[in-house]
Amino acid sequence: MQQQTSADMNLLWGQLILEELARLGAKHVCMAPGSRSTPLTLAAASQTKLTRHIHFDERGLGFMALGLAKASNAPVAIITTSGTAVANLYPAIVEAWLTHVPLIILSGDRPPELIDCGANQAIIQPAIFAQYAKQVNLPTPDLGYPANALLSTIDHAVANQHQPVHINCMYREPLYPAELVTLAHVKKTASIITSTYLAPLNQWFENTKPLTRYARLTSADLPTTDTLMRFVHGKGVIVVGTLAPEDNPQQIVALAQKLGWPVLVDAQSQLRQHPGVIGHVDQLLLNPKANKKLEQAERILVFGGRFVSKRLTQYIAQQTWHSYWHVGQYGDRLDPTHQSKEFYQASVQAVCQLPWPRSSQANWALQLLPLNESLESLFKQQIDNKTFGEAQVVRAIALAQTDQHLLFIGNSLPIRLYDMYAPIATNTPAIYTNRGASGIDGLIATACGVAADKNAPTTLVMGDLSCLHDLNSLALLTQMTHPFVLVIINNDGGNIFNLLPVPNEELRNDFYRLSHGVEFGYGAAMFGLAYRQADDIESFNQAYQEAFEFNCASVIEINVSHTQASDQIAQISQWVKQH
Ligand code: TPP
Repeated sequence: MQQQTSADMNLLWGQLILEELARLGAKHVCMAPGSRSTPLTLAAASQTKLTRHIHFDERGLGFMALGLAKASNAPVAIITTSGTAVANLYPAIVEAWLTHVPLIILSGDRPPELIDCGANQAIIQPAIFAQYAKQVNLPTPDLGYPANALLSTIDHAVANQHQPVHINCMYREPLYPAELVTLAHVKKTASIITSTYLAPLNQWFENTKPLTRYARLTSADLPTTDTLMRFVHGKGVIVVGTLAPEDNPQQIVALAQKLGWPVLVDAQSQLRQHPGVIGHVDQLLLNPKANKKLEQAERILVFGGRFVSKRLTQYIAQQTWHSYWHVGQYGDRLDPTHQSKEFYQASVQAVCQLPWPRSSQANWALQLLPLNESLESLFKQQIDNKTFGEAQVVRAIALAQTDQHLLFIGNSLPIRLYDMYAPIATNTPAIYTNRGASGIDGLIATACGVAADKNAPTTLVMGDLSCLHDLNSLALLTQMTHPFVLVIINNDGGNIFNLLPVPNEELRNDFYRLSHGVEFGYGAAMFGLAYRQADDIESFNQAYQEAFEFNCASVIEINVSHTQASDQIAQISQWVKQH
């Protein structure tokens, strides 16, 4: 039984891949015989949208695919088995790369445990085409890897590609299902695969579009007034993820006012402190009243991605969206939840300048603003007016900024505290982060780079482990010719791990937090940097203000207990949930 499920899963993945390629415009599939590619071969045999072409020689098959793609002006799929079969496609792939022809190579491969151990017909297939093809490596089909993730991987691999794409498909035996059924039939059969696994694809099955449609917003391809009208016809939210100061994200607030929809923002949106947006969305999502409202949203317009808030990501994942538009400058895939959507590769400006009509449901969520403001009052009481702590310092820093200032926010707790509790303010700084890979390395050096280019007063706020990681970059601080304030929040280790379910305190300290007992005064002195310690918010504010009076870098260290931030986060969450 288990065995057969594996063959069915293999086939299902093959069918999903080919169906999606057809929806992306492919008209032909070229196939050479072999056993390891059986899930793909049988998928090709059981579908009706792609014309099949069969040949025993992969070299010739590759060139034939090249001709089909040139003539049809669309991607062409090629299915081969593992081993030298794949290598035989090389000459055609090189030609396709040089002439911008989108060949989609689907190579059957053995699972990882059969690679490089003498198993038959197993070679190293990933990256075999070097720069001549974009590479995608799929895992073996598995119920743990969502079907919508598989589809969005195909969409993204093929999107805007006028070049070959190599999708390496590993399959574990058994490869041959008991019977050959179509994808439509699989959908109808009540098995574990269909009922739970395919449920997120209900919408996808109902229509003929790929899960994610990528478009470049060029003048030839602008959404029509009708399309915009349809999109805004309902209750919608605008969500703003990471944007650069140069994107001028203020335009989005003006757009939102025009539409009458609320704007939910991330720490890196440049809008987090803006009074006209829902900055406290991470915390509001804990609140029953706000949730009840937000659950009514059925349309979503997202700018950028990489949200700090897990709750915001989960909210987007759990809602059923009637329409989902995503705008990104570079066309990269910024949706770990793999929702069905239209993706527009465009600048913020290009989208904001479209002739947007007012929504038929304008102002449907006006109540969110007072709720956002009531959280601000709560943070004043529970953070600003309470004992000295991490969130208090982060809020004090944020409040002291003007729009001439640069604020670089370190990873781990600092960026999360800013995301959760940054104050509402009229003046907001330009925000910089390193959240591509969210490393705790190189933060001082990166902030020095930003400051050296902008030549503006800069603050870097970071944790103690992050600071130790990049300590030798204090040398770069000595080169600053304008105010640069390094605020080290020293909670004696990596306290983000207090928020994670490590089994016990001993393990937490010895393997995660790494309490070290180090203070940074001698480090600053070693590089000749002015250094102050602050034990309460008044002395912090004073030291911080004074630091801006000098055209050089200085260090302020605050020392807090290792449970202060995590205890406070838990307390505030409880309060927000109950009100
Ligand atoms: N190594 C790198 C280069 N980057 C990482 N993100 C990690 C490890 C994993 N990591 C994430 S947060 C963290 C670690 C080790 C602890 C950071 O501690 P600290 O800078 O003191 O900040 P705190 O958690 O106390 O706010």
